[in-house]
Amino acid sequence: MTSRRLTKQQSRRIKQNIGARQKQHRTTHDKSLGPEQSGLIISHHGKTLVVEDDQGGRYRCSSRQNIGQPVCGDHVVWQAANDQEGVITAIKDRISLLVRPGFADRIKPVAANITLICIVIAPEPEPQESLIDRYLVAAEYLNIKPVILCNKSDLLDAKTRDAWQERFSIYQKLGYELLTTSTKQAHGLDQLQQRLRENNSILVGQSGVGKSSLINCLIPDREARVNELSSQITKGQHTTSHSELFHLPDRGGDLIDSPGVRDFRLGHLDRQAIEQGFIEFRPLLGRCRFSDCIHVNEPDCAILAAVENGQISARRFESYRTIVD
Ligand SMILES: Nc1nc2c(ncn2[C@@H]2O[C@H](COP(=O)(O)OP(=O)(O)OP(=O)(O)O)[C@@H](O)[C@H]2O)c(=O)[nH]1
Ligand SMILES: [Mg+2]
Ligand SMILES: [Zn+2]
Repeated sequence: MTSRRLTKQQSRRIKQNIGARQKQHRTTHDKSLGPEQSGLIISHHGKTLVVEDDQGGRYRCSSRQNIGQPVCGDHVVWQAANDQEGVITAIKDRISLLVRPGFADRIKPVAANITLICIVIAPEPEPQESLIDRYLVAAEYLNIKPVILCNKSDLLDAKTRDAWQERFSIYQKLGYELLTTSTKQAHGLDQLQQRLRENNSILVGQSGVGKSSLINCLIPDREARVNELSSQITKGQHTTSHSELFHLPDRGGDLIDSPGVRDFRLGHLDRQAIEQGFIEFRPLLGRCRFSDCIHVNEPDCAILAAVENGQISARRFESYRTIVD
């Protein structure tokens, strides 16, 4: 490592400069910004964040660079610049952080302080079990309860309903909760509301499954309409472009709407986290002949044996293989 000695005069000048800058910072700080207060991030879209103060006032905020990326659901410290804008100066401790790998596998935070993940599926667009499995692994890793929400039940008739139930009953057998809703027929919404109560929940899933429609059904129209202004119109549909947090009426919990995804990768999790994320694997882990078995084609593998005898579903195992690959 190279080091360079500064002359006494140089270091004195540097110190003076730093002192001057700090003074300048303090004065602009004091003059232009109000006192520190707490707030909740209710929307984030790139660098633009909306903070809700304790009285329900909303401020468009930027965030100090060195504090990390605040996301929906974050409790923050912030200072008002005027009656519409402010600056976020700190993110308070999080109880959970849902993330996904972004460009170049850089971790992208999605939402904070979530206690319930609602994985929304629908007969249309065609569900992808691999996507459901990935979200379940993420939920298990974060120790957050997942719920699988089958929306658009009005699109099923007597025949397709049986096939649908058969197809997703595997998740019920694993102990996951399945809810059925239709925003068109206002079906199952009371049960959903009950489930969301006292939780900070997020709706995730493919584009077009009806996440925003569910929010619109659960929230009195005033707030929903305000938020519609921020959705962009694509092909005559409102496609959600960023996450947004809503308060459900009667202290019914908070609910985050998120943009639809095509894929949800788990590049940030190691193999142990992934195998633990398949809950039916858990009782068998550690029972393979090799302690570092990755359950692909090793001899005396407890997982492969369980797939062979039908104790583990071949479809779920396929999901595991794809994720680990
Ligand atoms: N038949 C039927 N259509 C529905 C239902 N819920 C939503 N839709 C329709 O499905 C389409 C997509 O709904 P959105 O609520 O925008 O879906 P989204 O999941 O928010 O989509 P993204 O924001 O792109 O992720 C719209 O045309 C809705 O009218 C339902 O219960 N039944
Ligand atoms: Mg949407
Ligand atoms: Zn094994």
